Amino acid sequence: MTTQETRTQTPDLLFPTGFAWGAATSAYQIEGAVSEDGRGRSIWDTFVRQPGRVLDGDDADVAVDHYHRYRADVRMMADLSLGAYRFSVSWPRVQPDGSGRINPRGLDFYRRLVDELLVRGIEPWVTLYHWDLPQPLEDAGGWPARDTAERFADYAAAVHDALGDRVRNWSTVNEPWCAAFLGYASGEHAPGRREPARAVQAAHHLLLAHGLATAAMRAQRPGSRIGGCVNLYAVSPQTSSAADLDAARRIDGLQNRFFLDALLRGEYPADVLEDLGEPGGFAREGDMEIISAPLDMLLINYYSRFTVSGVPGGAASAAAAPTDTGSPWVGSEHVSFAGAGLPVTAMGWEIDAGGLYEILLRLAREYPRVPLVVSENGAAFDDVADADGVVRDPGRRDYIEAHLRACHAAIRDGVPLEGYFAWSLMDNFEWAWGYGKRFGLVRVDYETQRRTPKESALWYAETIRRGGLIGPAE
Ligand code: IFM
Repeated sequence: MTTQETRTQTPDLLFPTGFAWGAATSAYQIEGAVSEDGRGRSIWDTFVRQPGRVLDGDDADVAVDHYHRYRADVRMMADLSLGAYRFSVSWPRVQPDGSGRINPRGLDFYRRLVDELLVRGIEPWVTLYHWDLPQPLEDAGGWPARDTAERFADYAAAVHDALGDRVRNWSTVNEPWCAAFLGYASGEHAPGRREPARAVQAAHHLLLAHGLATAAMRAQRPGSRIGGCVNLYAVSPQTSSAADLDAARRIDGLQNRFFLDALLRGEYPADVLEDLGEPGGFAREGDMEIISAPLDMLLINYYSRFTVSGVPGGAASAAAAPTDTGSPWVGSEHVSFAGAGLPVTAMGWEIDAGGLYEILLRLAREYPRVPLVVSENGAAFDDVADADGVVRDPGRRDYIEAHLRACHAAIRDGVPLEGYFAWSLMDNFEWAWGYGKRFGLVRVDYETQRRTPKESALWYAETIRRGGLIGPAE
C-alpha cells in the first residue's frame, strides 16, 4: 500500500476532531549546550559528574544537540505529521541562579523554537519543570525547602510572560513523584539524596510549586490552558492475601492517590499520610487550596502496571535500577514488585495497555470533570539500524498501537481524553541510564547526531494523517 493510499484510507477507530497527536521530549534530555548563552548549572549537571550516578558515566553536555539543531528537528516533526510537540523549558537556561535575573538569551531560544513550530503548524505544549533544578536552589535546600516553590512561581511567570501570547497549553511540574522520591528518597535521580522524610516535603513543595505557578500564570493571561502532570501506574496485588492487598493500597496510594487527591480534591489521603508516618505537618494552612485550584486539564504519563506483594524479599522495584540506590517507597519499603509475567520493554517494564484504559476510566469516575491528556507513553527497545539503514522496531509500534487502542476505547466509553503524546520524539539521555536506553520514534546516531525515523515513527505518522487506527476494536 502506498502512503497516498493509506492517507485516504478511512480508519476503523477514528479519533475525535481536534485530538492532539503529539510527541514529547524534555530539555535536559535533548538540548545539550549546557554552557552556552548564559545557561546556569542544574542539579543534573552536578549529578552526572559524580562517579557511579549514571551508567557508563554518561552526561548530557551535548545530548542530541537539539539546541543547535532545533530547526531541522522541527522540520522532521512536520514530516512526521505531528500536530503537537510537548517540550520542557530549562529553568537554569532562563534563570541561571534560580531566582532574580532572567537570561534573555535563554528565553530567546524558546521564542525561536515556538515560532518555528507555529510556522509549521505544530502546536507547542510547554512543560515548565522537567527535573533540571538550578543548582543554587538545591544548595539552598532544594525541593524540601518551601522557598523553592515560591521561586518556581516567579520563573514560571517569566516564561509565561514571554511565550504566553503564542503558547496556549502549559503544564507545570512533570512527574512530581519522580522529582521527589527518586531525587530525595532513593537517590536514583539528581540531586541523589537518600532522605525519605525530606522526600515527602519535596513532594508537597513540588505540588505547591504547581499551585503557585498556576495562580501566577492565570493572573497574567486567563486564556492559557494549564495542567498538572502526574505519572500514574495501574496497580494490582499479586494475590488476594491481606498482605498483597495492603501492598497494592500502599503503592497506589503513594504513586497515584497522593498526587491526584492533592491536585483534584485538595487533600492528602489519610491512609497514605499514615503509611508515611506523617500527620501532614509539612502543609501550611491554605496550601491545599493553592494546590487544588481548578485545572484546565490533567496530563498523565503512563508506562506500565505494578503487580505487588506485601511479602518482603522480592524485587524492591519494578525494574532493576542501573546504579546503587535506596527505596523510593517511603514507609512501604517492604513491598516487593512481583510482576505479572507479561512481556517487558528494554527497561524491564511490563507491557500492559489495559492498565492505561483502567486508569483513564478510573480518573473519569473518581476525579470527574477534568479533561485528560496522555502526555507521555512509549517504550525503550534495544533497536539497531539494519544494514539498509532502516530501524525495524515492531515492538515499539505494537506498544504504541496497543496504547492508542486503549485510548480510543476510553474515549468511546466516555472519558474526556483530548490528546496523546508519544515518548519520545527521538532517542535521548535517559537519566541514570544515560544513553543506554532508546525511547525514540526517531533513532539518533550519537556519534554523528544523524536522525533516522524508525518504522514506528512512519507508522505513527500514517496514523496521524488518517486520524485513527486500522483494525477493529477488541
Ligand atoms: O525519559 C523519561 C521522562 O523524562 C519522564 N517520564 C518517563 C520517561 C522514560 O523513563
